[in-house]
Amino acid sequence: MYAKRISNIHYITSDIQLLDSLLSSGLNWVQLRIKDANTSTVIKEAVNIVALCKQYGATCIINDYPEIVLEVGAHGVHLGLTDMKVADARKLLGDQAIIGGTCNTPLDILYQHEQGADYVGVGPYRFTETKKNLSPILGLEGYQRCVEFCQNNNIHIPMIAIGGIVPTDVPALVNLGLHGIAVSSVIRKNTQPLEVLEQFQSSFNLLNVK
Ligand code: TZP
Ligand code: MG
Repeated sequence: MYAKRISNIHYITSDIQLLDSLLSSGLNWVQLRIKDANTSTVIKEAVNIVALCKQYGATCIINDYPEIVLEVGAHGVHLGLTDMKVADARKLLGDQAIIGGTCNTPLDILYQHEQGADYVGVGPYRFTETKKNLSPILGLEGYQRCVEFCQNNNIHIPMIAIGGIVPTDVPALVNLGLHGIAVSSVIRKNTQPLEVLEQFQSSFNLLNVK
C-alpha cells in the first residue's frame, strides 16, 4: 500500500476564490498552479492557501516551485517533465513531502516512478483551455495503454487523470484503473461549483473508491 494518502479529487486553482466553500464541502486536496507570475506573487497566494487548507486538514500541493513548498510549509509539489527532477525535489523536500509528476506516455510514468514520484498526473484526457502547450490527447485508449504498461512492468503508482474532466467521466476512468482525477475549470468556471464537487464526490462514493 501507499504510505501517503493520495486523494481521488485534486482541485487545481490559481487563487483562493471558492476554496473556503469547497473545503467545507469536503474537498481535501488543492494544487496551487500559478503560471506567468513572479515568485513573490506565488508565495503570497501560497501562504494564504496553505493556512486555509491546514484549517480543514486538506493537502496543499504547489505546482512548479519546490523551494516555495519549504518556505510556506505546503505538503508537496507537482512537477512537469521540464521542471526540477522529482529525485532532486525529493532531496530538497525529504521523504515526508508529497511529490507528483506529470506524464503523457507510459514511458513518462516509468520515468517519474523511477524518480520517486508519489503519484502521477496523466493527461490530457481531452482538450482543455486551462493548459498551454497541451501534450497529445490520451482519451480512454491512452489511459488503457498506460494502465496495461504499468501492469506488465509491475509499476504501482496512483494515476490521476487530468484535462477537461467532468463528473460523468469518473466511472470509466476508475474502471480502467485510474486512482483519481485532477480538475480545474469544470469547478472554477461553473455557476454551481459546489454541486460539481458533490457530483465528483458521489461518483467516487458510488464506485466505493476510498
Ligand atoms: N495538465 C494537463 S491538462 C491540465 C493540466 C494542468 C489542466 C486541467 O484543467 P481542466 O480545466 O480541468 O481541464
Ligand atoms: Mg510545471
